[in-house]
Amino acid sequence: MRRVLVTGGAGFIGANFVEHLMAHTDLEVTVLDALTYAGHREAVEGFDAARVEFVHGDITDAEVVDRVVAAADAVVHFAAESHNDNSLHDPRPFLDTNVVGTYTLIEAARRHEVRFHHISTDEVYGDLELDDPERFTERTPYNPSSPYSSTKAASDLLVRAWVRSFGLQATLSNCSNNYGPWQHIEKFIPRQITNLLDGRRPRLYGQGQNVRDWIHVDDHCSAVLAVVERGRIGETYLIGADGERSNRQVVEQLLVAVGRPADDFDLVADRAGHDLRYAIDATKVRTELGWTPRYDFDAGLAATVEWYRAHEDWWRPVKEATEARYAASGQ
Ligand code: NAD
Ligand code: TDX
Repeated sequence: MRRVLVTGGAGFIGANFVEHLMAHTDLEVTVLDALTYAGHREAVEGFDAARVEFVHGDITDAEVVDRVVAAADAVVHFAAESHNDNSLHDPRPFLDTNVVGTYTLIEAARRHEVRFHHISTDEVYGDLELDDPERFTERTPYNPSSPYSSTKAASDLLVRAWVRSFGLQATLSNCSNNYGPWQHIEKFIPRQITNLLDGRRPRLYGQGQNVRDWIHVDDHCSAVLAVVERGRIGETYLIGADGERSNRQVVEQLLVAVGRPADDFDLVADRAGHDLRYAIDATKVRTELGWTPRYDFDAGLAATVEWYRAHEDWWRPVKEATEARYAASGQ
């Protein structure tokens, strides 16, 4: 394996994955990204130009997809519409990118017999009760709740079908909630960090009791690389770092970190269909591939606050408009 095609490489996790490949492998990378509102050219600038090529294109465009897949030894497919709240307002782009885009990529990977890794989410499994002792495993039945998660579930099923019907050389991974550098400020943790840096109050949906299973983005990236290098074809690997926290706990921790009272937040309108709890049992990726996460949540969160403090010129231009969209929904 010499050249990897990273779709969505200008987005949050994709950009961190490109950085991870630069630091930990000798691989060459082609990034294919449409630079939607969530894509940032600057996130993949500054790398060795001999190793990173950027192609501005859409994964639903069969012509450009065929060309870049043919030139790659492996595809790692991150590109997606990724925000649940957006999917509640306008589901159509989620169908186009997540379903038709994935279909377009796996058809090209099949034609050119290129190794394919599909990035997905724990949200395909629906949600858990707060006191459920079970966590999601690779055997949990699919039960997605939102337009976003149902399109991700659809894309997973397409990849699995292409493995079985056409012998596509594919693996899949479903990860829990990521945090870290380059995450769009529409998402929970960077929204609250930038609210605090702005002197605004954090905003919790509902009562703030919903639980997410947080993992630092670089730990997600190291797990994906392990699956790409050593995963068994046709297999799914769940990725998580035992990071369960309620949203309220996370907000209280952020408030204390910046020296504000722990109850200095607002409770706002809940998300429609809001999943209560996600939790990953990552035994398979840990035991079969020997992967372990490196980040402790408290240290990772503190470093993330500092990253947003240092990158105000990156997020500042979109803060007002992001908050105005939330305000229109009472959030
Ligand atoms: P993101 O929204 O930050 O980035 C998505 C990237 O894909 C952007 O650069 C965007 O420009 C690009 N893109 C969107 N539509 C495209 C299209 N039609 N053609 C080409 N490029 C397109 O997303 P993210 O949070 O980095 O998520 C990456 C992947 O990881 C997604 O597949 C998501 O479902 C999955 N995932 C995310 C999380 C999380 O916590 N963020 C957790 C588990 C899985
Ligand atoms: O302002 C907020 N207040 C709030 O309480 C926002 C933006 C969110 N929330 C809540 C909703 C969720 O319970 O915080 C939690 C996390 O919200 P998001 O950041 O929107 O993430 P989530 O919906 O859990 O989905 C994320 O993890 C799985 C990613 O966006 C997905 O791409 C990934 O698949």
